[in-house]
Amino acid sequence: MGVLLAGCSSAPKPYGALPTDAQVQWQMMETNMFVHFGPNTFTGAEWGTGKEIEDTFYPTDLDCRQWAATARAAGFKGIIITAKHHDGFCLWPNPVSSHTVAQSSWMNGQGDVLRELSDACREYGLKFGVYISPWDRNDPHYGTPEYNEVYRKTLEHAHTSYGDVFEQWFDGACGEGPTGKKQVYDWPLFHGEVRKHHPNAIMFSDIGPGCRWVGNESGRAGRTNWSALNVTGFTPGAGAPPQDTLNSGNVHGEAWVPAETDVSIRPGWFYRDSENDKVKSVNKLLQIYYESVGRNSLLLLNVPADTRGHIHEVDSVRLMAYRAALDSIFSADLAQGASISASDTRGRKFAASNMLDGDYCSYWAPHDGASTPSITLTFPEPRTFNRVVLQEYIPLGQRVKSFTVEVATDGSWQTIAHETTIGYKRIVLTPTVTASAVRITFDDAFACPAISSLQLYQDNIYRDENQAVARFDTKSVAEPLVFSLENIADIAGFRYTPAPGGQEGVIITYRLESSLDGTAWTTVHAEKMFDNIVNNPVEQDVTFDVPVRARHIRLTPLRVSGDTYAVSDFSAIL
Ligand code: FUL
Repeated sequence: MGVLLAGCSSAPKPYGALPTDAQVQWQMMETNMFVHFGPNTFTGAEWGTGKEIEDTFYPTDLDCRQWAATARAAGFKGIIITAKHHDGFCLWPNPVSSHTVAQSSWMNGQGDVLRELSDACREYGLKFGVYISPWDRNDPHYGTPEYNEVYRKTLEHAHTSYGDVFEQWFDGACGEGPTGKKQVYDWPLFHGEVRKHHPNAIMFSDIGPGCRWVGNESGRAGRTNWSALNVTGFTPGAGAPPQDTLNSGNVHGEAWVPAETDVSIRPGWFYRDSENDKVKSVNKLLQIYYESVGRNSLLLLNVPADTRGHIHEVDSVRLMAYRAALDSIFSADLAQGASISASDTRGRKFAASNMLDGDYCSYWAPHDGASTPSITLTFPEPRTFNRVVLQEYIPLGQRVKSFTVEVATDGSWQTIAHETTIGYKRIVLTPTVTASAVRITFDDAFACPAISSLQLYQDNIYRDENQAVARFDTKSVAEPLVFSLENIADIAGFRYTPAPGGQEGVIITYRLESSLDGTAWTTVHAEKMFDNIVNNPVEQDVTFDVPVRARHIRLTPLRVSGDTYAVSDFSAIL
């Protein structure tokens, strides 16, 4: 009996707040595309007044198939459209509004953006979602109890006319101010309406119930990010929890309300010609990816449609470059082919090898109560990497509180990361290391860890914005260091800090160049020395005689103490 039972211990019990199946499926989408489109596209406003005449909305060549093709090629799994923004204008013929495409001369009042987009999404295998702003600056009922019924009917029409809707966005914004109209929203009525037609739709608001706002519009989830949130006593909008709470969730939150990171690829949410040169760089988009998807959040990236009704070519080309960068970074999982072991395993069904099998539903788990369990990957030959991906099996809740990543180099263990939460997915950015083994220790957890996946990658593309070179990046002598600012600036100087570790791998002399565009370079110093650096390899602050107007600075080592060099910081002094 004992022999038979050995190795088939029962599954871990779930812990704390738990996701619904729909929430798990939703989080597995990882990245979706937001499209802001409406009268503001034509007026240049971020928030319309609601008084725009309907003819303001006049796309000259609406092509939702182009949006869908772009989204699909960029790897997004769904598209959410601003069906009604705060100005109240409806992109579909909403029968309870007189401020819609039907009252416009666009397509003689016969146009319907939701019809075209939902059809295009189906054709391209994407899910379709709607943003329908509760705040409405046009509807005459806004600010009275009648508005709740108007809004319910609006939801009803949008949710019954276009097939499946995977997400309903309830924006919490309201700019009425203290003397403006006050609407007491009937949230149970609205939620009930959506649920009636689409029981699996994820409802976004500051506090869910399906997913929550991440607390900023800059593309950054908390480094510690719990999917649980305390919602009792809060409302979307003015009554929402503080933004830092939304950013990190609540450690023992009562409900599963994972973070959704909404951010625009441009400075504004709506398209403007004047921002065509301000579309976020691939590097910035990678940072956003790491700080959203890589921090247990879904990324909703806004790519607004232009006045033609196209995704502008600057944005689509940028998206393709971003996708190519992600594909290249995540193409080769360096954990594959390693041997894996665990300090403790619950039983055969929960073997450590489950973390390498590519199946999210199989996971490693130790026994309940195993203290600081760890897993170790041993490579047949040393491997070089700087990204560690971990995934918890979230149907059992979010369990891990903190973990440590160590690598074996030259026979001794060295800690390269100490982090807190994991959740659905955590991507840890570590120094570039070459190691013969990796060990991950779960220092603290509310219940035994249940880990679906462990992956390792080498990213040679992303550069930390303020710290052009990832910490302790090891470089060959001829390889230059470059940092790039967001915009051209007057740069007062630069900082270079060698990696800790003594006198080896320190840059002694260097050439320094500047560039406005990253292509044409001007010499600042043909050859210069960091005086006394080998004896005292500390931070070097170098200020120029006169500020250098540039966006990029390149330092090429000419003489290095050793065959390679390692850097912990190379950044601008502004
Ligand atoms: C905010 C809105 O006020 C912005 O206009 C935009 O739609 C953004 C996604 O949400 O709350």
